[in-house]
Amino acid sequence: MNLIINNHILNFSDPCIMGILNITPDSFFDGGKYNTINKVINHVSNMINDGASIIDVGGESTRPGSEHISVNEELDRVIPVVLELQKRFNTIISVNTSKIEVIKESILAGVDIINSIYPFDKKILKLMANNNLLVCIMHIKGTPKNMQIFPFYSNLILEISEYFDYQIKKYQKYGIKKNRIILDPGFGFGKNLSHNYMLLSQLNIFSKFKLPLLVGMSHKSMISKLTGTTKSLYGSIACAVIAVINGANIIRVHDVAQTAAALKIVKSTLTIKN
Ligand code: 9MG
Repeated sequence: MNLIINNHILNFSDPCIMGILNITPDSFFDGGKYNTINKVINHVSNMINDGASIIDVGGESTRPGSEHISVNEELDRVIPVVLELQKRFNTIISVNTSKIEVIKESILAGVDIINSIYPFDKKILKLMANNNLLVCIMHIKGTPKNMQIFPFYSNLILEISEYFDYQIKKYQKYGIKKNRIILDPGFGFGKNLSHNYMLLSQLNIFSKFKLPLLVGMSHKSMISKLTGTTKSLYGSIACAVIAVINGANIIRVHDVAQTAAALKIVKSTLTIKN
């Protein structure tokens, strides 16, 4: 499976690494770390050299309990960084945002993927129908402010499958072709610990949609809650490895070098023929 965007090809014969660039003062893991353009460029350059094929830029935290920021604040954080990355690197750039104004400016700045944690509303769908960017449909129950207050499902996997089915049809109705869609079950977005691990163990069920599958578990609380330590690098890598074995195509991570090394082992093991 290949996806073509602008002048890039995303080839899913190998898992792709999406490196996280949080330009937020309050993200749970790396909030406030990349607060100058030099630090950003250095970090992105390292992520690309270490094996990231996509850089996901985010100006608003999506961690549980987080509040929205204003449009202007998000624009001021995201757009100058995207323009600088476009100038310096020949890489696929994704912007994680749900605001139409930020999406519009990101498109003008030349990004390749819009990674929204919410399904697009009609206005955004119409806007996205008029370009060729890739879009991510991520499952979420609630909003970051309330999503972790007793999330409940009578059948988690079925509910997420039905959500994907509904959203894919809606996106197609507005003119977004299926070959522009990426799916993401949304680890930690309205899911408790056992929901998250059930999802990880049954990820391959979503291969029935025949669309690229993105997952993000890097340093999320599903890891520290299980291991009992706040140092969640090894747990994050274990999750990435299991996700790829279970069919994930894009892994959204903070630690690109370590994840790339682990995924090389997975790849060579999965490709051994008897
Ligand atoms: C922005 N963001 C934070 N966590 C994420 C996840 O798991 N998936 C996607 N697509 N975006 C995320």
